[in-house]
Amino acid sequence: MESISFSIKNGVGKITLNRPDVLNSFTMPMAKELQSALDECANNKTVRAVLLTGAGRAFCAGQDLAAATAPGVDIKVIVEQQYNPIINKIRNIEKPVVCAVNGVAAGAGANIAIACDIVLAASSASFIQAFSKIGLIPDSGGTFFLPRLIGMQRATALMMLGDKVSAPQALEFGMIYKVLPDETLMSEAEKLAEHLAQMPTRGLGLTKKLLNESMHNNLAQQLEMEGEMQAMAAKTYDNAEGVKAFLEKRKPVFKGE
Ligand code: T3D
Repeated sequence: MESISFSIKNGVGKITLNRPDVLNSFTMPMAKELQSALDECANNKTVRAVLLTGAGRAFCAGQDLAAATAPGVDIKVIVEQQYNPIINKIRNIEKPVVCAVNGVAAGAGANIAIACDIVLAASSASFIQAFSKIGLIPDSGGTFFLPRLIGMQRATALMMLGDKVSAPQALEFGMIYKVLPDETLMSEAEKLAEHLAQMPTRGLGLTKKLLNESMHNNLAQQLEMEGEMQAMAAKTYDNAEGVKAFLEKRKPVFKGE
């Protein structure tokens, strides 16, 4: 892999976008490498949580605008082959995906970040729906997730104006989970991902599925699905271990099964 780095340690698949000279902006090869790493995280049983971050001073500046304007490049192909699969993979992997936003997240970079399950940001990080500034529309699921996270009014303003939102402001809006000092962001994000990797992975995966479905289900459909998935969770090793450990007054040892 040339444009990302990928490692597996303590149950965590850590993916780092790695084109710091151009603020980790996306080319087709980088998008394909990210997709492969997400597939590996989905298929490898030793991976029980994913951590996504960026190298250098930025998280990701979205599409590499030099690559996007190269002769013969079709923007529809970029969206369909680069970004849509990334968002689908992040949402469909039945394992928690933590995003550590280490600096500016612009355009598709901002929307990939907010598609993740738990978003931590460095206090110096920022989020920019940069698309309108270059005459494009927000993609990478931004028009789906942002209004659901922060409300239609704020999402519309941010998407139309392209204003920069600081990490503390993003936290206040409900766009992200926590803001951490720049110096401790990565160690805290790794600690969180490692903690999630020790938890009942099947149950967390089913929880994620339910949350995905809640975006379009009505209450009756959601209640029915909760019943079905609770029955699935109740059949896991980790449920039996969790209850046993509680009754024996000891710490559970979950296997993710
Ligand atoms: O095909 C399609 O376009 C469809 C897909 C669309 C998805 C999208 O993501 S569209 C949105 C694309 N992204 C942007 O419009 C953001 C462009 N970047 C910026 O506005 C700024 O760079 C930032 C606000 C993110 C950061 O500003 P700043 O001042 O901290 O850094 P800088 O000086 O602008 O950038 C540093 C370097 O990175 C610079 O290169 P240089 O001068 O050192 O050689 C700059 O050109 C490069 N860079 C930053 N963003 C991109 C980029 N190079 C290529 N593409 C970028 N997106």
